[in-house]
Amino acid sequence: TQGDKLVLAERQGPVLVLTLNRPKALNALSSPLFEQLNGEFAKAQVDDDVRAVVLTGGEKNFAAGADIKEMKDKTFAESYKADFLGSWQKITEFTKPVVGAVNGYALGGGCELAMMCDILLCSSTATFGQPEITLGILPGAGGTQRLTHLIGKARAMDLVLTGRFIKAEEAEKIGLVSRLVPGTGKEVVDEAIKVATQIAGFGGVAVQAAKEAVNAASELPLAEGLRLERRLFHGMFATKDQKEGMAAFAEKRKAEFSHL
Ligand code: CO8
Repeated sequence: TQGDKLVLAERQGPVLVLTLNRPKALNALSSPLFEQLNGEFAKAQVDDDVRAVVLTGGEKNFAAGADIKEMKDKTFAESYKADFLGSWQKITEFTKPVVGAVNGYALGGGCELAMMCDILLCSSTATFGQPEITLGILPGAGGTQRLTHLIGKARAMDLVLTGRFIKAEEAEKIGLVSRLVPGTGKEVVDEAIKVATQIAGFGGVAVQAAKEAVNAASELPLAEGLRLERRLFHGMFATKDQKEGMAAFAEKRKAEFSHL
C-alpha cells in the first residue's frame, strides 16, 4: 500500500544502513521499492556525514529478484519506452563505498543488486542465482555483464543458462562474494557495519578515488586504467589526508583524517 516503508534507513555513526523491507515477498524488488532505494542513495550522496553505506535485506533474505507479479503482463513497448530497469543503474553512480550483506536468497535482480555493492559479504545461509531463464527471459540488470566480469565466462554461462542456484561456499570460491562470514543472520549485517565503519574512518577523498579506480578496471583498457590510477594517485598529494596519513605514520600515531 502507499506510504509503506519498503527500505528502512538507519544511521550508525558515519554508516547508513539500508534494509530492504518486503519480507513477505522475500524482498522482491518492485518499482516502488527501487524508487525508495534510489531516493535513499540520492540523499546519502549529498549528506557529508554519511561516509559509507551497508545494503542488506536483513536476517532472512537479501532479495528473490525483480517483482515477477509486477512484470508478468508488461509489453515490450511499455518496458522499452519507460526504459524499465534503467534507473537501477543509479546505485552504481553512488561515489561512497557500499558494503552488501546477504542472508538467504539473492536471486535474479537480487543477485544483480548484490553485485552492485563494492564489497559483498554473505552468511552460510546465502543462495545466489540468475533464474531468469526459467521465466522465459534473461538477466536485465548486470547478470550477464557484471557476473561475467566477476566470475568469468565459463561460470557465468553455467549460472545464466541453467538458472541453477549456488550456496555461499561456492559463491565465495568463485569470487562472487568478498567474504563468507560465520553465522546465520545478524552476524553478517554486523560484520558489514564493522567493515563500513572501518572504511568510513579512512580519508574520504582517497576512498572515493580508490573505488573509482577499481571500477574503471572493468571499463577501460589496461593502459587507460593505469593512467587514471596514476593521475588519481598524483591528486592525493593535494589532499590534507595524505599529509596527515603520512605524518601520522612517521610520528608513530593514529591518523585523524578530515576527508579534505
Ligand atoms: N517476485 C514476486 N514475488 C515473489 C518473488 C519475486 N521475484 N519471489 C518470491 N515472491 C513471493 C512469492 O510469490 C510468495 O508470495 P505469496 O506468499 O503471496 O505466494 C512469497 O514471496 C514467498 O515465496 P515462496 O512461497 O515461493 O517461498 P519458497 O521458500 O517456497 O521459495 C524461492 C523461495 C525459491 C526464492 C521462490 O520464491 C522463487 O523461485 N522466487 C522467484 C525467484 C526468481 O525467479 N527470481 C528472478 C526474478 S526475474 C528478475 O529478477 C529479473 C531482473 C531483471 C529483469 C529484466 C527485465 C527486462
